[in-house]
Amino acid sequence: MKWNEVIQENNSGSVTRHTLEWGSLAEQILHRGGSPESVVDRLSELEIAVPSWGVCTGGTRFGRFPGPGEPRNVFEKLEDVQAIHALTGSTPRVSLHIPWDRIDRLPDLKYHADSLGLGFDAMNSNTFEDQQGQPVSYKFGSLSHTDKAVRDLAVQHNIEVIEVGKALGSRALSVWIADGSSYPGQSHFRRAFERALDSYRRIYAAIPDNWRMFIEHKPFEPAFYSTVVADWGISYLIACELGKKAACLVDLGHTPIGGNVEQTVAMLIQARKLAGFHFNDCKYADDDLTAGSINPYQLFLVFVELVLAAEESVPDFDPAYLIDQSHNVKDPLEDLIQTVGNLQSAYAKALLVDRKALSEYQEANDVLMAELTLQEAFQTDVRPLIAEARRRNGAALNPLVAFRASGYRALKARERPQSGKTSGTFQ
Ligand SMILES: [Mn+2]
Repeated sequence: MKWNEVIQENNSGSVTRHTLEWGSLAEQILHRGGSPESVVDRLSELEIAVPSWGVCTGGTRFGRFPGPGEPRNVFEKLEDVQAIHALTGSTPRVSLHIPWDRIDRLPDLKYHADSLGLGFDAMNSNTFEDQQGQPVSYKFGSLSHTDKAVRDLAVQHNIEVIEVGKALGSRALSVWIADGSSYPGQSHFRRAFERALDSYRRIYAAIPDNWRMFIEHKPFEPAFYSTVVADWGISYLIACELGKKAACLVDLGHTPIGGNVEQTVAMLIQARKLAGFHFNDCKYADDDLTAGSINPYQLFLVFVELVLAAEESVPDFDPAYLIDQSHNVKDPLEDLIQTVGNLQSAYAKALLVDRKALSEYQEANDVLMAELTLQEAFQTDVRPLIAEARRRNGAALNPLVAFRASGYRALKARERPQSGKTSGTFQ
């Protein structure tokens, strides 16, 4: 697919309208005392990693309904990520999952990624399901298992994932463990934690100096009573015990309903332990829906914290932006393109917040005006701003329209006959 041609052709039909809309919004921003150029520059620099599992249809525990032309291997997954990157200009890296993306020919994969202009973001390990022929089972846990042989296997797997990442030029390992208990009494909380911590230490010892280790927490599922790394307090404790290369990953679907995720983010920034994000959205639990589809205001408030931290030059503030979604009923590529737009929207709005006014209203305890300062930014229609950032990145003014016009899905449906093999979803 010649994306340049698709984009040029698509943009030519809407550039006149875009120029008018962007000009009008830029004037509005100037009038409010903001800098449209600085906002568009920062927006165009936003980079979001696409998970390799996200370009395939996910599923629920009730079933999976794959669509035509889905990638059948990691090479084809990279082609799909390149399509998203070409159209949005904001997804230059892919986050792999081992063993789902395990291959023997790593230099071939690196070459393939280079030729597509893609890099590799955080590597993901998997100790939440048994692989064929595995000598011991993860049924009752992995890094925290009571049996040392199981813990050894899980540690070794993570070290192997680091090695794969090193060969591909990745710079981070993301560790989420499904360990926990489904019934009271099943597990000794403190002993399970100590065993997990010991395993984390052994993995951390294999982390290269220029890498980071992301600890992801989750309150429940697949265990339904407790999980070993249940919340950001526990992941913070582990990250502190491990050292400077370890930090806490926030998955937006892993906060209990009613939890204040933007405050959690602020506290992790303050503690110099925010690793980054798994973006998604949820209504009830860990639904893995399109980021910003259910609660766009919350997503905006998270980005406000990130913009404030960047502006205040908080030390060690370098969050990784990754998507972690399960695309069950939308075309996965369309869903990911939409997701990138929603993230750009939240970021653009956060960049428009009058931070000086906000700070003054906070200091003066002017509750109403502080809140309205946020809402003025949130209620701004930033679509022309996002389109302008895309245009400057050589991407599509309207990526979803361009994707549908390209015929990419129909082309891949012909090129990729499906064998029935399915790929899993992720935490
Ligand atoms: Mn996640």
